[in-house]
Amino acid sequence: MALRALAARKSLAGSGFQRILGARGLQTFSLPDLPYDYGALEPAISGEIMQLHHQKHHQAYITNYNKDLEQLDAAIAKGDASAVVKLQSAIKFNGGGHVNHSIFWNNLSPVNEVGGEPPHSALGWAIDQSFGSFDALITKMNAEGAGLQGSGWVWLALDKELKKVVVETTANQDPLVTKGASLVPLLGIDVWEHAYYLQYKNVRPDYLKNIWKVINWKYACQEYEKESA
Ligand code: MN3
Repeated sequence: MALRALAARKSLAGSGFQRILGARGLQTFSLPDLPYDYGALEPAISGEIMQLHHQKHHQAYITNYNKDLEQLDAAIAKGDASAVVKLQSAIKFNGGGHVNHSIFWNNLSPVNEVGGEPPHSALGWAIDQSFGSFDALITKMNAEGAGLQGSGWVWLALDKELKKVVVETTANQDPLVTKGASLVPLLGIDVWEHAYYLQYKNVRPDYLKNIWKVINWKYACQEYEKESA
């Protein structure tokens, strides 16, 4: 009977997130489809990397997140406050991994569709205001991404309080909101080794240099316009 709820699969409007209702009526999360083929970002990012990154890495965050949420539900049902607290770091890691990758896939697009053109838009103007130029933004994000110790993300974000675009980094799978409640992600770049190692080995700066060829500026512009309205 409970499995009938699986049919209640639905998409959150425009966000790329999908939710299904699990056996106990809990919301569980499922892997969103990529908006392009695995090989579509070559030569900037190989199809092998994209397939593993999506099917294995992102899926693992989702699988573990769903398990964490099930345990959370059980801990709450038992009134076990200490078990609830104990789950928080796993929820941040696995849930953050799902949130971050769901944004990341939308931040990329096939080179022949978008290319590395700077945005001629309200976002382009905001970038000039904050960083001086589009090239200065790229230099800054590449430097911060290359300099990030261990695993994490480098972000172009809208700070809704300061009403300007900023560059931030987050460690591991911390979602951007952990850096500030007023921050909205426009463009996130995954600098975990799993995002580039098969193709770029240990040379993270080369990965960062090439990823700009497949950035979906249209998506970042749309998010900026929606969030700054
Ligand atoms: Mn990743």
